[in-house]
Amino acid sequence: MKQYLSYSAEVQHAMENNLPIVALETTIISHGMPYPQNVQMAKEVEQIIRDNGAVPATIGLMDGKIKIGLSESELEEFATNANVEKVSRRDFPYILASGKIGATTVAATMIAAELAGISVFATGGIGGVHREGEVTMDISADLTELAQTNVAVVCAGAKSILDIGRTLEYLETNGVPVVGYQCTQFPSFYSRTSEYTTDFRLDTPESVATLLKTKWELGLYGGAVIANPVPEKDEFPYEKIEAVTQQALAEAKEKGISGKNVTPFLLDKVKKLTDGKSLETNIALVKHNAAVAAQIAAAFHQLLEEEGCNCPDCSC
Ligand code: PSU
Ligand code: MN
Repeated sequence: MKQYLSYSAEVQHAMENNLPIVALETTIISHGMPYPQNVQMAKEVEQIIRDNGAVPATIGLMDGKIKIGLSESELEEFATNANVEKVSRRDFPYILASGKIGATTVAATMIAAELAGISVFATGGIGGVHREGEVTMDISADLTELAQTNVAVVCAGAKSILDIGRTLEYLETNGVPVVGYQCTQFPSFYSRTSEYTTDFRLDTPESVATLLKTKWELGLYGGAVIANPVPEKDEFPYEKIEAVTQQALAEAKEKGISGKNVTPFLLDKVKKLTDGKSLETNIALVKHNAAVAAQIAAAFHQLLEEEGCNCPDCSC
């Protein structure tokens, strides 16, 4: 398996010196945001992780390798190359075997992070059960990945383009803890709240780290959702987003958008319909998630150092 992994110098150094690391995805860069905001966001997020006591590892597939940590020119490539494929679990072996360039979703980034021994991952929002998913069966592979792969995902909840209620039901069935980080209500990406509550509220990086350690030491495989609401000053009014979302969904339906194109189509539509305001919120919340993820990674690392780790199949 190790033959498939390729580390950047920064991540290699962190591995050798046993430093806390935070994984980052590339789909958000290639398919979630326009250029040049995407690459600017990617660089700033990496720096925020460094400033908060961890080492960033942006993950993508390239030249038949799972790249753990990207150089500046590689980041630029993911941000600009129109041929970058969106890679979830299904697409992973094909893209790797064919040597194509692939941006990893939450699911694929979790797979790669676990292979590399990285336990904490920061992103914007997770995929979920789409609205009318009970008919279309459009359920993101992010959810099945969270059920089986040992990586904590720090996000701003799930977008209201999704059916948040069914997304949470799916996570419950699959034993995925949904932790509210300093919040009780489940955040809906652009907004700090939704009509749903989180399963548990935790207020410090240490308490999240302790939950993760306990889960994995018990052999309770799978990830955890650490839901971190967008900062108040960057929030986008819920009613406005809902109106825009309805419009975007109607257009997707009319155009017959399906499969893996649904999420990027909706994200782009919402951005356009809000005159780019939603993009500002998107960038702000990713940065906030990066800071919290770095603090959690550092606290988790500290716990393992202090007590030693006995989790099964763990590379710590
Ligand atoms: N939600 C966002 N921004 C994103 C995504 C989701 O707010 O960029 C991306 C993530 O990479 C996520 C993927 O893993 O979309 C989910 O796609 P799908 O629904 O096709 O599984
Ligand atoms: Mn889908």
